[in-house]
Amino acid sequence: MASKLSVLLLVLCTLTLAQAQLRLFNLRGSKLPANLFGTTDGYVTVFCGEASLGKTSVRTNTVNPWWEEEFTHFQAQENEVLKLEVRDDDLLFDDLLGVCERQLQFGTHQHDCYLKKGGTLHYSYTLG
Ligand SMILES: [Ca+2]
Ligand SMILES: [Ca+2]
Repeated sequence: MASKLSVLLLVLCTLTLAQAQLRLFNLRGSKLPANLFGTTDGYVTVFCGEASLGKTSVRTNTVNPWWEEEFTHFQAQENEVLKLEVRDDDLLFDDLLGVCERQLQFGTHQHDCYLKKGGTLHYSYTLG
C-alpha cells in the first residue's frame, strides 16, 4: 500500500514539474503597415498550444503601438507553441498583419517577429 502511494506521489510530482507557468508581457509593434482605411489600429490575439489566452486592446491610429496587457497561463509546457496573431482593426474585416509562432523554452526571452505584411512585433515571455 505504502509503495503504491509513493508511486502515485511520484507520478503527481512529475506531472506538476512538466507543467509550467507562462507569462507574456511587453508587447510592442513597430512600423506596422497602414492600409487604405488609414493608420493602423493594431491588436494581438494570444494562443498557447490549444489554449486561447485572449487579446490585447486596440491601439488606434498608431504604427508603433504598445500594449500594457500581460497574459498568464498556468498550464504551459516546454516546447508548446506560443502563437501571436497581429491584426489591424477595421470596420468590416480585420486585416491579419502577421502570425508569430515560437516553441516555448524555460527562462525569460525577448523576441522580434517580422510580420508578413510588414512591421515587427516585439514581445517578452517567461516560462518557469
Ligand atoms: Ca485607423
Ligand atoms: Ca484599421
